Amino acid sequence: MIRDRLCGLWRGGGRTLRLWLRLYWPVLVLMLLLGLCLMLRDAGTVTIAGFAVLAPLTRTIQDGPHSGVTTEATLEVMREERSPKYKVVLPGCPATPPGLLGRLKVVEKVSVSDVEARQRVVVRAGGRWWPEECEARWRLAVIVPYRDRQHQIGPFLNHMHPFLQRQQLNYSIYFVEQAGSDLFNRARLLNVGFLEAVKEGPWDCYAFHDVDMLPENDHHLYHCSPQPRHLAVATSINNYKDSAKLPYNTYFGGACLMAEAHLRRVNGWSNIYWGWGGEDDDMWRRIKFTDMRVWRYPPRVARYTMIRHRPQPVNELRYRLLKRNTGRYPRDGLSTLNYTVTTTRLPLYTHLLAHIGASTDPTGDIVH
Ligand code: NGS
Repeated sequence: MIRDRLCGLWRGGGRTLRLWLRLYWPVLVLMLLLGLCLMLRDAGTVTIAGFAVLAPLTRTIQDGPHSGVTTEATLEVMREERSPKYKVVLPGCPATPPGLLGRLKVVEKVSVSDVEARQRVVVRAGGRWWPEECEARWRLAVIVPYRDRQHQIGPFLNHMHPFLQRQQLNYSIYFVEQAGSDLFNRARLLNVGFLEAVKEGPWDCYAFHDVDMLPENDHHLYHCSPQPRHLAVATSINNYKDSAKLPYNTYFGGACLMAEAHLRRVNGWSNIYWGWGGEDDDMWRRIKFTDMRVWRYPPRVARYTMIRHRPQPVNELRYRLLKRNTGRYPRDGLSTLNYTVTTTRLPLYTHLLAHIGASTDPTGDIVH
């Protein structure tokens, strides 16, 4: 009886269904295919132009415009356009990079073109590099203030590129050159370098690094720290004495490392130190005054060769400027810096030619 009923239904309603199927079967087939594609994609396969190809994904794209369409070609584009928007998830790099060498030899004479011949294949234009095999733990902008030290650029790049690469950092090197012939203002150049690098970030931290300071041990990791870190603890110029044990233990010169938050908290470096000396001591005081602490690694790893050079004209006003610097810092630093800059991407570094204004006697402007 039930069979008769069903047959009746099929004969009556069946006509409409058959008609419907005849007209719309392509839509049904398409929907089935689409469902299949979605299932395969979620199961970790690669989809190319809507067709599922059974191949396991080695990398997963989390977001960005390429999400969902994961082809090798897309991955190539993403490697090129790498930014937080186009995130490729790799295994994180190990806390201790595996390829460290320990004690290093410093080569004091090498030309930029020699370094280019070696590093050009691996370093991207503007001095940009990141590890391919793992996700770097830290993104680091290296800011190098300089002028008239062309001969020191080769040794610096020759030493620092492999050093930072062995540490598996995602980094870029910026040289900030002071335009004109006024007294050198290291701190202004550091501010300029920071503000320009920020635009190309994000960076987790910033190494403010003299061109003549070369680390002698790659176990001295340029990883970010929760507090500002003084890097050049034991230098050849001071016979490798621990800065913390020098009578003058507030030494913050040569090279240091700070996060963006650290630098903003102290309003960057002071703009008013023209000539050699004092600007690093000023930064030390800003750090203390804003309740931060300077960290240092032990002198056995935090060792630096300082390449010798002609001394610069000294800033005769530096002690006067230092005397009352703490009350002044909110009105002297990143917030009050005026500059213009010309940017050139060179094979191994980004060159910033900075016009930072003329030196004036700053003591009249000191707000007590
Ligand atoms: C101090 C300077 C610092 C300088 C440090 C180390 O005397 O700027 O020497 O110099 N402070 C003042 O002059 C107030 S170094 O050993 O690198 O030649 O960084």
